[in-house]
Amino acid sequence: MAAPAARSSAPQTGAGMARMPAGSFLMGSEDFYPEEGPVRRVEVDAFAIDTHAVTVAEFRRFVKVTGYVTVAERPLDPGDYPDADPDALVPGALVFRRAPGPVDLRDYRQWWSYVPGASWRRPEGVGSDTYTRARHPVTQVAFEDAQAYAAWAGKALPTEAEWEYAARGGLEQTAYAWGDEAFPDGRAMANTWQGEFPWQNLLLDGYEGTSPVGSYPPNGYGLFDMTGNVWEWTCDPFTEAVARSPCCPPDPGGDIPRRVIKGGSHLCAPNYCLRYRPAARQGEAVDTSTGHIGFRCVVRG
Ligand SMILES: [Ca+2]
Repeated sequence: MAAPAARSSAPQTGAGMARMPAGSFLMGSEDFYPEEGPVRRVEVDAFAIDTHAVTVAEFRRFVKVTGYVTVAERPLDPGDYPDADPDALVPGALVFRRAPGPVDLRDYRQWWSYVPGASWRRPEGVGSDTYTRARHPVTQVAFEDAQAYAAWAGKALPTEAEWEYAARGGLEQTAYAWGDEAFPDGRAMANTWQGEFPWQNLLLDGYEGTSPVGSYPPNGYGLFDMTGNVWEWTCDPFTEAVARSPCCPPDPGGDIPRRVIKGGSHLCAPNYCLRYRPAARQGEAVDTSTGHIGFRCVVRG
C-alpha cells in the first residue's frame, strides 16, 4: 500500500497553473514610460498562476453554471447618466476598428467605438460571435467580471507585483518577457501590432485580433501570452495620473476607480504604445469592457 502523499505548504495548483517560488525581483523600468518607474526591489510570497489567460470556453462554463451576467450585458441605469438620451442607454462595450488610413493619434475615437450589444459572447457586437474563438482569451470583461470568475474558481486576481514577477520569467530587467530583442532571430514571441497603428497591420505575428492562448513560446516560468494578446486585470488600484499616450480608451474622469492592467495587447504597436513588456502598466476604469482586456488568476500560499 502506497504511503499517503506528504502534505505540502505549496499552493494547490490545479491543471493549467504554474508555481512561482517566493523571491524578490527588480520591478518597473526607467527606459520607457514615466509611470513604470522607479525601478525598485520587491519581495513576493509564493503563489501559483494560470499558465494562460482565462479563455472564452472557460468563461462560458462559469456563466453556464452560475448564470452570471457581465457588466457589459446589464441594463444601464439612467440615474447614472442624467445628461444622456434614455434611448441611447443600451448595454454594450468598446470595440476597436482598424482605421482606413493614417489618423490623428490623439483622437482615440478614430479607432474605438461604443458598440451596443458587444459583450464577451459577441466581442465586436451584433453579428460577431466566439464560436471559433473558444481557445482565445475572453474579452469584454470588466474588473468586476474578472473578480467574479476568480472567486467562483477559488482563485484571486494577481497583484501587480505578482503579475510582473511571473511575467519576467526569471529574467532580471530585460525589456521583454523573453529578453531584450523584440523579434529574436526574426521570430514573433507575442501577439502585438506590427506596422503603423491604427491602420496598417502587417500581421508578422500571424494574427490581427486575439490569438488562441499558447500560440507563442512560453516565458521562463512556462507562462503563455504574459505580454501581448490581451491586457490583464490586476487587483491593484491605479492611483497615479493617467499614463501619457495611453493606447487604451482614455480615463473617463469622475470618480470611477481604476485598477492596474498589465501586459499590453494585440493593439500595442511601437509607433503608438510600446507596452507589450512586463514593466508596462496602465490604469483602467473598473467598469470598462473592451476587446483587448482579459485576465488570469492566482492562488496564494
Ligand atoms: Ca498581431
